[in-house]
Amino acid sequence: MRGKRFVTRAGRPVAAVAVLTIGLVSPALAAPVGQPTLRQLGDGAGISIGSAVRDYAIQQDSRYAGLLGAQYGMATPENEMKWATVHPWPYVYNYGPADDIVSFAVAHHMQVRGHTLVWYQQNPTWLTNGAFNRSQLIAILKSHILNVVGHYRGKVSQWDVVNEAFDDHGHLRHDVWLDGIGPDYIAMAFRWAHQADPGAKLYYNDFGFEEGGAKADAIYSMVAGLRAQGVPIDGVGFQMHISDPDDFNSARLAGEMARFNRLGLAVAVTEMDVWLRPPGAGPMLDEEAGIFRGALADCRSAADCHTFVTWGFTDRYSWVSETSPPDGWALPFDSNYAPKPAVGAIEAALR
Ligand code: 9MR
Repeated sequence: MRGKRFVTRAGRPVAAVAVLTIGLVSPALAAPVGQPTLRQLGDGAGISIGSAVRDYAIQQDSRYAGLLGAQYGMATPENEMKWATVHPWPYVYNYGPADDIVSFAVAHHMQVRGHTLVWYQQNPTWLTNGAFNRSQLIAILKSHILNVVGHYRGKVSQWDVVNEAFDDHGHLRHDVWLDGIGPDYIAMAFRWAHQADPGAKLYYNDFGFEEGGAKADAIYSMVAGLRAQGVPIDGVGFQMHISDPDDFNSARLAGEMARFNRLGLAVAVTEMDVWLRPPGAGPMLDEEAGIFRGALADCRSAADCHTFVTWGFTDRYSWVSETSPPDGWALPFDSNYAPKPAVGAIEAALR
């Protein structure tokens, strides 16, 4: 997507660093005494409530770390486990930034969603420009997956094994994997991930199919085929980047979740955000809250949906405002860590 130019070689978005010192108001670091946290409400409802997480924000912003550790039960490294960061050179693995997040999660008894092993973006140039032949690429992919999943064996409860393999028309994207290996790269990736950590739940993750259509049908056929071949896939992740609030349709989302569940696969909401236009205030915040509530209610009603992750939790650090201004205000807490109406809506959906 559009964020690539904002990322340094270390995979750290530079746009957000400048705002770290803004804001002096004390945040609501946890729920008021006597009130349950989002995480506790989620536990009661059987749903892990999670957020995408940035290592530099945990390290540099104590308000960020405090709210995250108090309110959330699951963490997805936003960029730190992607190839460009974790495997920057052919024989070099750079686990430091992702290890920081996993350590934070372990210390706060949070689960970790690993993101992601195979994608068409955020790949190092040694890989994309390497002119490798098919057997070389298969060996490279296998060794990457065994190495990364093995490194986090027992610590990552769910992996996004393959991310965004389809375009908006439901065709497999031409990238280093499809062009170099062929469509079998998907089954291979799931098998190696399972080999490296048989206890982790393995997901296919994508955006823009929550309302059905050609892309949803293509994903459905693909995962049904994987199941039929005995490939170890456990679930399908609905990213849920809602770039236009008018587009959200709860009934259609419920229908899509149900048909994937009928295949025997779990579903999860993995990257939700709801984009607002300026001024991002007033009734717009209530509409946003209603969309978070609707999606979470659909997850709760589904036969097998136990994971609900937003793509960040504070508007202070969000790819939406960084890469698609003037859109923004996409997350449950505002840029000063005060809860927006979305927080109450998430609580209501979990009660
Ligand atoms: O939020 C991520 C942003 O910081 C990166 O610059 C961007 C690189 O393309 O990736 C963003 O996360 C994406 C995720 O990994 C996959 N689904 C879409 C997310 C938003 O682009």
